[in-house]
Amino acid sequence: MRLVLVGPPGAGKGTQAALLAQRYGIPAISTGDIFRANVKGGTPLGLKAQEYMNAGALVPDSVTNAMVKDRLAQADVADGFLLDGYPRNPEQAAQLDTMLEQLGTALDAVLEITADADVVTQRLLRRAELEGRADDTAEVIQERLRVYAEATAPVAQFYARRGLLTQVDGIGEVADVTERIATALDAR
Ligand code: B4P
Repeated sequence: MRLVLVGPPGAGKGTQAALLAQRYGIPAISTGDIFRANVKGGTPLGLKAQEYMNAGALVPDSVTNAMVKDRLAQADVADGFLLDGYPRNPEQAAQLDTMLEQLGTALDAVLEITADADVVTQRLLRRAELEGRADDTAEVIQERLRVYAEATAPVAQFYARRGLLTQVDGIGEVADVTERIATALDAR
């Protein structure tokens, strides 16, 4: 299974990606997690990504696309993967097409987890208290939501036109959302 997970910040992408990866036995590839690990490790990639992430902006496509291309070339994704947080704009979606074409494969489905701006803002502010992520401040959350509407929402439409998109309501208990996703995937 080759899946893409999209949704506004705080919709539950990272949360559901971990559960779905376990359930379907495929690796979850989170561009946000890879960037955060690099920031923590103080690598050149991390140093480059940090300022964009802290401002709620997208890390430049050249950096992000090269990183995903490397990751998709690794052996553990040969039988399937779940991309969490990539592609995040139409240019990245076009690049992903090229990468998959070169690998002789294609996506099976794109899942959009939906949730209101109010709900996701509350979730992220709660996470800020627990984890202290630099991009979970009220001001940066607002900017991430703006970037989502402007750059990432068109990605969902792009996949909808291809008949690949399935929308799942992200409001409710985590386990209930996972079941909704599994049911939606089974129905495809
Ligand atoms: P991400 O790491 O993808 O962060 P996110 O969009 O905020 O989602 P996240 O996965 O963390 O949160 P989730 O909804 O799971 O990106 C961070 C930054 O990295 C971006 O702003 C950008 O700068 C950069 N970046 C990443 N990918 C990029 C790309 N492709 N191109 C360019 N830049 C890129 O969960 C949020 C919270 O909600 C959690 O605390 C969770 O516990 C809670 N939650 C989840 N489900 C819930 C539920 N059902 N009920 C209650 N709470 C729930």
